[in-house]
Amino acid sequence: MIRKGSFAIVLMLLFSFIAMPLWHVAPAAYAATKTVPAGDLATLRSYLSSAQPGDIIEVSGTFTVSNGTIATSVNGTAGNYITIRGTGSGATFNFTASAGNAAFHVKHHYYKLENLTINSNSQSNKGLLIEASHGYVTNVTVKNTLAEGFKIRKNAQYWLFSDSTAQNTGQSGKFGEGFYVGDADQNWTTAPNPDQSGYITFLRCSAIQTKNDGFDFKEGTHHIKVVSSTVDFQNTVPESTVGNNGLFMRANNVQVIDTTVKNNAGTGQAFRTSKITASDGIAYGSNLEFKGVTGNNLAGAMIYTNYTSNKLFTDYTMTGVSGGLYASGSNTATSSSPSSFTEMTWSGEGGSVYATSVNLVLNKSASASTEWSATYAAAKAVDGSTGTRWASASGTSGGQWLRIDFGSNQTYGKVVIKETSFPNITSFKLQSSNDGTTFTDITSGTTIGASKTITFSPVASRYIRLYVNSASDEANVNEFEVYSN
Ligand SMILES: [Ca+2]
Ligand SMILES: [Ca+2]
Repeated sequence: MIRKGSFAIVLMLLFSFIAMPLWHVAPAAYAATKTVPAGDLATLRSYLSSAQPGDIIEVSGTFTVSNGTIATSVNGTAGNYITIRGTGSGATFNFTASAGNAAFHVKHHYYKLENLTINSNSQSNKGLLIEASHGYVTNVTVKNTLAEGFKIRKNAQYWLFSDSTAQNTGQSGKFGEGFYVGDADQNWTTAPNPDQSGYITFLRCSAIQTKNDGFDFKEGTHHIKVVSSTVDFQNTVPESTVGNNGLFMRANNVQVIDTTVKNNAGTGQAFRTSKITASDGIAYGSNLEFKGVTGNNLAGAMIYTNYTSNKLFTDYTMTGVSGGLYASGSNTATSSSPSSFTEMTWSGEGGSVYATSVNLVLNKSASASTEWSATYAAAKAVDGSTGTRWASASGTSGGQWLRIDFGSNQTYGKVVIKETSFPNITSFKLQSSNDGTTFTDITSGTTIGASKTITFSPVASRYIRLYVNSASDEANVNEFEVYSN
């Protein structure tokens, strides 16, 4: 006999079995941090093939790779990149047998690669091949490739490469740029359409002793920035028939900012631009700008251009450039004042890196309520070194101030104060002024310490002032920095 209560339980269980599929539609998948045992390539490949958006795959040690390319197989999403992160002192991929076209191949969207060394050992043409969009490559070194080090193509867009290095690329002896965007038109993987890779930023990247150009941006590619980067041929002679320049550009909309090309014993130029009509009948190579660029120890010239509308800002530096400013046969670029420069920005990865990294008060005119001595003058708070500081006069505390004159109206939304030596300030205000006399409060705070970052709604003014309401002893500011945002 089934008692009434038991019957109810049976009914409930039955209902559960019927209803279950309704709420167990699909197995839930969760992003996770997955740690690959040091050097365990099989586990890394398994984590890559089963990755979920948002996964962080941690790698460390040396991976000996004797069985081909390491490749992605899953897309991340806009809010959930898939990260491959070297931990500790980073991870090295050491190739010991042929990996064919590429050692490491990112062919899916939304990836972050961090703290990795890809040593091709002449076992692959390319080092890191990227044929997808949206990502960050941070502190990645590619070396000893047969051809290009970093290759970004197939309409790959929105990538920020920072603190990354291409070294000894081009071991085949001819091809082998450090950083290469797109393809020459006869090689477009997107043919008959141009390879429109773009919105790509290289920040603090280095090309070292490349056999071909340090950077090469091909016809059809566009919106590329090279910021605070370096090409160093280390006094070698790069291959001369297919490219021996620091940067070779046939893209549209390129900005080269605060970037140095040095130690080229060959005859290539530091910066070569070439406006050409590609196989699709369209001319590429327009709107290139050079701001704060440096050539140092070059057998060739600083610039070659065949298009006079490209811009050279006058804050360039040449030291030991045998070929002079313009190569033989070159046109001249349009000469422009540095103050008229505006960073090309976009929404997305690397869209704004230069303006936000410029300290607007570095070496600007500073004054203070009092100074301890000339050694501790107001200017020492904006000289870029935490080894020097402004100190107020002996016996002072509250009521002291530090004022900086931007020299012209500036818009800013971030201040960093470094009170490294003597963190005495206990209450302060940031203030703005257009005449240097009448100040308006921006924001306030209490203690500062070794480094305090203060952000606020952007303010435009000619002067900024740190006003010390109270301090336990003299005011000491090692560095005072102001940024756009
Ligand atoms: Ca080249
Ligand atoms: Ca200082």
